[in-house]
Amino acid sequence: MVDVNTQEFNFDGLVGPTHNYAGLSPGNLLSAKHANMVAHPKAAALQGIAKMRHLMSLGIPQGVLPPQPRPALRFLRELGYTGQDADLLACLAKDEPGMLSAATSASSMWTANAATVSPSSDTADGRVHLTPANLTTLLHRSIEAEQTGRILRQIFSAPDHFMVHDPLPGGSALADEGAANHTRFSMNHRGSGVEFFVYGRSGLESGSSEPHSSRRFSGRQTLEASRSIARNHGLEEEGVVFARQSPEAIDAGVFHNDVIAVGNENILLYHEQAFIDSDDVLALLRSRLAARGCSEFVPLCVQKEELTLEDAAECYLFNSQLVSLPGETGAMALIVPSDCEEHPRARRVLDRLLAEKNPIERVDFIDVRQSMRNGGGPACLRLRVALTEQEAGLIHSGVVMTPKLAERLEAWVERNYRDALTPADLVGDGLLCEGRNAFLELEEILDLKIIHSEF
Ligand code: SUG
Repeated sequence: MVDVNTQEFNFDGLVGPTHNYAGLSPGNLLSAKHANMVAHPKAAALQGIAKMRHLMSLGIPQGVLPPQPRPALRFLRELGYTGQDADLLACLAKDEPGMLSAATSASSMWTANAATVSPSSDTADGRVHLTPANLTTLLHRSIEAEQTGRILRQIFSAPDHFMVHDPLPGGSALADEGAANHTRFSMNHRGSGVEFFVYGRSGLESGSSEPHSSRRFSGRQTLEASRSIARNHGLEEEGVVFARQSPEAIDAGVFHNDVIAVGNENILLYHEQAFIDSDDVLALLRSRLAARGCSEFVPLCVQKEELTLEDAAECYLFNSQLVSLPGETGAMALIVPSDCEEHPRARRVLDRLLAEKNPIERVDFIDVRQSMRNGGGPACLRLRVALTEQEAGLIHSGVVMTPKLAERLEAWVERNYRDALTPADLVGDGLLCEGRNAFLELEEILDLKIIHSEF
């Protein structure tokens, strides 16, 4: 049954108090470029909340996901590190600084990588299915998966309506990076849609048997992971399209598909070099959408002459949020990183999109520069969840954003976050002690259990 009141929520990740630039992500050029720079956690978190406020002001439902407690002490102890917390962290800083950086990263802020979500109208059992991403490609991100599952289970707890899966097993062959490589097309977010999974490599074929293999950097998402999620979510074959990222894109720094394409309802804004066999991919999307009653699929292509892959990986134009504005007009807004404002070629593309006949009616620039320096634009910071009115009424209300909650979170950030953080500040237990207090307060603000283990 079509629920006319289905709405898409954006669940943004609150930037954590240990936000820093450690250069942990090969293939993510912005992270490498800004490695070891001074980070500004307080400004980063406030920029994130300001973005949530902006979406709320447009009338778009907004949720928030808490940061994960860091440094991840239990993880370190599982690796055999022992001793008092302060000694342990000091030894680690001396002997294995890379491990300390991994255990301290605030990377859970990029909730586009938290999970893949299929709305109830797409799934065989009529429940919303969520699979936390295993994030096995990178150590600092792989330690997010367990806690992500715990948080999602608290928020989406009604078993008749929500199914939170375990992250996929299988290591590198089933590497999964969540919604950053997944887009759902539909008419007005209503009725069954078509779920578009984009992968960077096959987990089972390797090396020379792979004609489409990237050379400089390895793709993160595997086809096998995407297929497993589609199966687990109970998606019909006719409701799914799989596409492969072009190796040129991955090698130019497009480590997730959301760095080179963004979709919403029946629109796909993409770069001409985003996918292998683009024409076939678009034709399949069009026919599968038509079979689901969505007669008009609108691909908006950006040519390489307008914007190169390198431009895209630098200004993050495609990492914009493309959101439906309330009402029945079909109008959409593009929430664009402010970095595009100063990028002449990106500006020209945006001006063209605004001038042409398409649903994009407004372009709003948003400053998330602190996150951008680690390769995370507006779209990386949010997880989309389409919910019927009934389902929306069943989620944990403590994480539904309101102006009042935004105010409380801002005050919490002001009280608990440092203005500046360098890699040298990760040594010792200062951040750990500050974090303990901050997370206890946050548990109360969001009415959520966040601290689950030694921290
Ligand atoms: O996984 N950066 C993240 C950025 C994730 C962006 N998400 C999406 N595109 N959806 C990553 O590469 C850098 C951390 C550091 O270097 O300190 C980092 O993890």
